[in-house]
Amino acid sequence: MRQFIRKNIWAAAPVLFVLIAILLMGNPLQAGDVQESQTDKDDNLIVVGVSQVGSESVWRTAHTQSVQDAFTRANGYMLIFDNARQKQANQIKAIRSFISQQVDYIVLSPIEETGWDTVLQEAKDAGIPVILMDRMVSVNDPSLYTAWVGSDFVREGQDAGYWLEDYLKKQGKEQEEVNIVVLKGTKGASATIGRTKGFNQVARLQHNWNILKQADGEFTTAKGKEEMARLLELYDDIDVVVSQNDDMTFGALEAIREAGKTAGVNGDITVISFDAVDAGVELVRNGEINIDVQCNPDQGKYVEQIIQDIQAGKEVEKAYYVPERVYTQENVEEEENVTEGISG
Ligand code: GYE
Repeated sequence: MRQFIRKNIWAAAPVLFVLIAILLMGNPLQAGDVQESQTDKDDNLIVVGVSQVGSESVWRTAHTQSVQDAFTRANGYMLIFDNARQKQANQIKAIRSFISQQVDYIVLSPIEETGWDTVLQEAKDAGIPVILMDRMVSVNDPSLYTAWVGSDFVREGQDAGYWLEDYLKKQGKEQEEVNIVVLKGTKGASATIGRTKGFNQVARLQHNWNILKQADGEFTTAKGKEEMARLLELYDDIDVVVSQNDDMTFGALEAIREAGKTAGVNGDITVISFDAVDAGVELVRNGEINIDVQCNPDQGKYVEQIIQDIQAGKEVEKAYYVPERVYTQENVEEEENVTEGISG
């Protein structure tokens, strides 16, 4: 028996020797080296924490994509992306987590304008610049964010209003009573506030425009359809629907069809939409949507440029507006006519 054990210990000796050597040396070659160069590389990356509103619309998906395309490793970034699923509390939680992870920049697309003072103060105290995109915040101290990139929502609303004024004039309907319903987006969001304000500024000047109702469609197809169906039941004389994004418009068009009415050019109900995502523009082309006011989701590259400027010690503007256009049947076949630049 003793002999047997001795024999087997000697047989196992080379294996044991290698094992002990590995333990003592802590596997010095592979793992250590790879780890180190990885860490070196990460140290050179700019860490950006992005808090996105959610994924409520086609526009939002494109917006998220533009952010993910801009903050790649190849471009020198480590992106920590958080989808807040339509809850401000989730956005606040994400920002706090970015602060504790000591990210270099926080990028925030805020669901609504109010309620940010405390958490943005925490970011400021931690010395982390905050860049806003898409929607705005309403804070007491503007130094709580460094810059904002987004759309001129009031102008978008005005564009819709001026188009309607012109359209009715061309049809000789400037004296006729025009009944309008509005499908509004997420409550308290800059896009909703601005588009409502801009459109109302024009509407107020028209003695024959009658806004029957403004309903909350929350920027989703399901809610847009539900609200439009309700409005069609309430009123049988709707002339115009102003739908503050394409997703709600898709739902509203279904509701109009199901109510036995027609929409768009030569239809019973004139349709005004916002965003101009591809499917929206397609409906302008086939005449179901009369006008689609573009909202440009391609904002990631501009946010990235701002970060590059800050890195280079350059002064940055407080607000940058992305270029946008409107789509109607008359111009839908024209080339993209917006300039590539961004205005500060
Ligand atoms: O119009 C809508 C999205 O804030 C501009 O949010 C954005 C709006 C956009 O859900 O589709």
